[in-house]
Amino acid sequence: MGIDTDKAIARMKDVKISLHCWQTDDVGGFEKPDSTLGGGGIQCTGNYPGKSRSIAEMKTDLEKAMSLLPGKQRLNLHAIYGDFGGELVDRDQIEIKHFQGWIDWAKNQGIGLDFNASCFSHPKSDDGFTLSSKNEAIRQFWVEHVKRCRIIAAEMGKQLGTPCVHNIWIPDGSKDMPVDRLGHRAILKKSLDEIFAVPYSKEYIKDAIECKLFGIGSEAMVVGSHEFYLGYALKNNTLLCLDNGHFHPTEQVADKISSCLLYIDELLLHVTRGIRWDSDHVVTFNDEIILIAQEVIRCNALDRVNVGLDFFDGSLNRIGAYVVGTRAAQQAFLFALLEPTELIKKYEEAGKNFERLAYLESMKTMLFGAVYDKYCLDSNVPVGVDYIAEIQKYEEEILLKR
Ligand code: RNT
Ligand code: ZN
Repeated sequence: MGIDTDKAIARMKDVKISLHCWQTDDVGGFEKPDSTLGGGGIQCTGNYPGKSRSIAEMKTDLEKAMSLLPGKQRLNLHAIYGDFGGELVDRDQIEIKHFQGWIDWAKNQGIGLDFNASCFSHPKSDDGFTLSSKNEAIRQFWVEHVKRCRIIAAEMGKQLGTPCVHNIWIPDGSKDMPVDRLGHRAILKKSLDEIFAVPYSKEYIKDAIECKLFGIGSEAMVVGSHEFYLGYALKNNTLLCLDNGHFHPTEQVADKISSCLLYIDELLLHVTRGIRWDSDHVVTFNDEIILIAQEVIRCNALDRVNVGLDFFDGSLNRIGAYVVGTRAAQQAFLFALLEPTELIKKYEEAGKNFERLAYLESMKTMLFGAVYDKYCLDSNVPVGVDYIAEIQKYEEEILLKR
């Protein structure tokens, strides 16, 4: 079919997946008092032993995960993961100094950082509204938090020489039918305007906003809906974050990519796997993720699409979860890079739809696994199932001793 597998492997250097730090500790964070997930429209279930309890443990876990992955990754931090030195530092007080240790570590690892404001797991998010709150003191508290997060993100990008994607996701919404949807959305718009009023160089920070259809406790309305953020991103020139767990289960996020890319400079993808709802299961090499990767590659948009993982499962070895999930996402991109797109397009344009289907089907049974194995081999990381034993060893020696 004229596919150069070495070239496809070489192109994988442009697929930099941002590892979400929150799979190591079930979105707990290192604040005092403990900011265990709650009141935020997201859930983590499972109680597998070995969750990371400190920045040091988290770094060890991430280093282990990255040592089992081909290529280079990035790290995606949430604001609750700062180094607060055992002190109570509220969200409207966080500073660069709380993240300098992470920046130094990332520099050492030769990787970039991404960042997220944490507008959940906090007494001031308990009633379900943060940036769209009608309580002005609460709204201002969260505006201040996100403003500080952007300062920190820009500094991360500056020090590391690679722009930091700063993503805003808020849980705001309502369990039952509100009568003032417009009111909350107007407040969210106002808060975002205040947050983005401070300009930073795109070389340091890329601002993204993430929509959602519904969450636990926000079934009847999510303030930051798809239409809300799509409109905001278009008008204000921000990135749009598409999380494939955040739409109706039969809706294809892949199909949104080409449309968005016609109007928006860059996208952020939150790659996850929903089962019946936004359950944030470990990513697997499934049809949904393959179609997403194919769309990015077919649009020739690797340089305009930032890829981050977003799953959290506490019911299995968490390092294993990283490796399986990241490899699955990588596999989707490599699979897409191996497609004879131009050839298939010719059949498509000639109205030869049987031939198109036959090529797409035959791709699935080709020796794709061998190409991914070669990518692992070239990168000097375990091939095939060999990483399982490494993770079992790590579990025995490190995780079970926590
Ligand atoms: C929640 C969003 C959001 C979070 C992380 C922790 O539904 O997907 O991205 O999962 O920020
Ligand atoms: Zn997400």
